[in-house]
Amino acid sequence: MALTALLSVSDKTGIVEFAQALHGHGIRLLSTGGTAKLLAQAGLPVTEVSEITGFPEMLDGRVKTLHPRVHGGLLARRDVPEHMAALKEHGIGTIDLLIINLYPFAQATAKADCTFEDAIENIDIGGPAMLRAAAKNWQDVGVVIDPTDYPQVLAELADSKGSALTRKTKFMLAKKVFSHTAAYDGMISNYLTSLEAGSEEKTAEVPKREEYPAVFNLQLHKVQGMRYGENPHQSAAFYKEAKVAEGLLAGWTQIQGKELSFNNIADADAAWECVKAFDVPACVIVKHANPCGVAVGATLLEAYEKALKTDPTSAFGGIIAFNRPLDADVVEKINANKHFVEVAIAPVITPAARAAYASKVNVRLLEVPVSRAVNALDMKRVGGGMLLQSADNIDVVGELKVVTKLQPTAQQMEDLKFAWTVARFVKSNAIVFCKDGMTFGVGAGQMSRLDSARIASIKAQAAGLSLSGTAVASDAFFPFRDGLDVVVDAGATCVIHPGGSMRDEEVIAAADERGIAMVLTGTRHFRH
Ligand code: 93A
Repeated sequence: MALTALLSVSDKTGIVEFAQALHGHGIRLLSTGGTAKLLAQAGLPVTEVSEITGFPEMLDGRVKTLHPRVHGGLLARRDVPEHMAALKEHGIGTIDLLIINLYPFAQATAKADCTFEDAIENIDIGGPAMLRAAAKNWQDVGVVIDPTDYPQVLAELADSKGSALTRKTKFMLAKKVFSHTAAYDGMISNYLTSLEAGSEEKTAEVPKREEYPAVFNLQLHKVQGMRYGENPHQSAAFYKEAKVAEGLLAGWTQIQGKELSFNNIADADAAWECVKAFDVPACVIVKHANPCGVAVGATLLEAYEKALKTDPTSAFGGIIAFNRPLDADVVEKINANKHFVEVAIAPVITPAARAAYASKVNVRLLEVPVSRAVNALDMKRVGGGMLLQSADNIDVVGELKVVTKLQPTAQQMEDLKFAWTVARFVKSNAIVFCKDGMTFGVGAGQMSRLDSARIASIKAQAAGLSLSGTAVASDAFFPFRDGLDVVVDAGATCVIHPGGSMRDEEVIAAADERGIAMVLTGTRHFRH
């Protein structure tokens, strides 16, 4: 017997093509007002839900599908004779496929001028009710909430000549539904709780929100469980945002290698975020979430060779990221250096580069398209809750200010800007020595800025690099002149930092006394 599909979508992208394919498999189409109109315009035979319920859509569309003829058709168990007898008695037909997307609550409330009334009207009632009904009855109803599942659904319908989806697919689809409706209700609840008391009384006005970044758009889907977390005794899972706009998980493909571990993903993210910050060919090597080598060059090969020089010891077993297509020349160099990396990431990995890596079966190769969009949110778990902030994706707010008698040369200014960009991706306290588009020493994650400065210069020495004539970036101001003295003693001739300390004058005077150039950014980049 021919199947019946009910289609009811707010975002109508791709729905006509999907419905055409369903029709092609002999599936009967039922639909709600707006969706039905569109399908009819495309010449498809479609029955409006109001025809089968015998009720018009009413109350401004608030009641369209909330009816036993819809919910009976979705919820009846096909294997329970009493259920089927009840349908027959009441003249209710089964609904075997449900294709829905809900009122766009997230998009509506993300708009700056969204009034309270707009928000409330964007709460979908009938859609989630049908979704839950269909997902509860998943063995008998295929329920599609995610348009990326359209191709799989159509392929299975083609295989079965329009008669059925596999049990496995139906279960997968049902699981998606409950995470979707949970996230949808979560958004509504977040939105309402974010309103200041009393703002709902002035319904026509744009409600005042407490000032914190919008979590309303945040929906997470589990990608997979992981073997373990940061350490083997910790359990872990890997989630991704339902709508990934930007970042490591936007369109990534693993080309080869073992399953990515918890630490792999965290470090890959750190490397990727850093390498993306450069417009010219760049290479970033990360170990334990900190860059241990960053460089730019005329080619990726040059960038790689420079980045490796910073700290070859730490680079071993690290994560390496490139912001340009990775070709065989670089991979051959990595191999010739016997430089083992856990993960290599690039926007494109050419067939020749893949071939060059093919024998290193343990290296995980990731292709991730670069995009200019930025991650909006950053979060951190704290005991019993979560801290949420907008991401630190601004390099400098406003102008750079030279505060010393000595002006940096054009070359020094380049080095300072490079160092400053790197410092944003180094855990605080961060001190970064750079020259000629390459890191010379990275001091990360110390409780005192002074120690970070000392460590950066010790590491440069260990790598056989001279710090003479280097540029230094400090992620936050120098509270005293001592940190500045350490970097100048090590060889730095110019320094960039946010400024803003009570003792700025003293620190600037020290810079003048030591004969170096100092630039203030006015922007701080703590990273914890
Ligand atoms: O207003 S509702 O909560 N009441 C309903 O009975 C109902 N049934 C479907 N919203 C309802 N829908 C939603 O309408 C669907 O979830 C879908 O988002 C939208 C499609 O409406 P149309 O086909 O008229 O554009």
